[in-house]
Amino acid sequence: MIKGVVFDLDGVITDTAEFHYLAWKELGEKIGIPFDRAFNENLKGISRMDSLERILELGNKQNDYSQEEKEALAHEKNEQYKELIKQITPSDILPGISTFIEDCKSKQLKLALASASKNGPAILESLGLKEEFGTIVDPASLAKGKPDPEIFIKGAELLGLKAEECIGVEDAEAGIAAVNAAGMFSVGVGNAESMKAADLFVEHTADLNLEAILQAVNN
Ligand code: B16
Ligand code: MG
Repeated sequence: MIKGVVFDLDGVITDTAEFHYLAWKELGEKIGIPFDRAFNENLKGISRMDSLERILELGNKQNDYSQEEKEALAHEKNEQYKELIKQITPSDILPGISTFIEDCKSKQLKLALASASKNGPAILESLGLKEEFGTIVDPASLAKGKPDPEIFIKGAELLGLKAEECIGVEDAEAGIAAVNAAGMFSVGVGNAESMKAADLFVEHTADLNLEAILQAVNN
């Protein structure tokens, strides 16, 4: 029986991908590695340091910086990102998500956040959703990022539930792989191709329907 829902943040609850893109792009240009939105798709759901590594690899500059310098670059990007996310308000909650959360609550489902973002708690606060979540997994406490299932397993654990008692909602391929490997029912948001590994997928957050998901779990 489903007793909890573990949510990804970026691309599911709100769309911070554009802010991540703008902040990385500014840093990339500064260090001579320009890139476009298509490349930015590779950074979705990936941790801050792993994102930086992918950008440096794109410019063939992964060996040009010491670990300390890489951390300074990631810090610089994050300062710019934090400036950009100051504009987030409850109006930035993606369509259908407030209703979906209310439906979960009325069925007494517990909610957890499993975001790779260290800015997750601040973003939930700005969206006015922090109180709805029973727990927020601290990504700094994890050994491995998505597609490793650790973040989803921990989310269920912190809710006091077994993974198979939870649904995981994700928009990234790496995220769906993590939910599946955790042993949860995976719900994808995105197109058929990128969500092909999900147990069930919808194209847009507005199409998320708790009744339909619970029926699919039981089939
Ligand atoms: P931060 P999610 C992820 O969020 C983003 O998709 C990814 O682009 C970002 O690099 C990562 O969080 C880390 O974010 O730099 O704020 O710690 O999709 O897992 O909610
Ligand atoms: Mg995401």
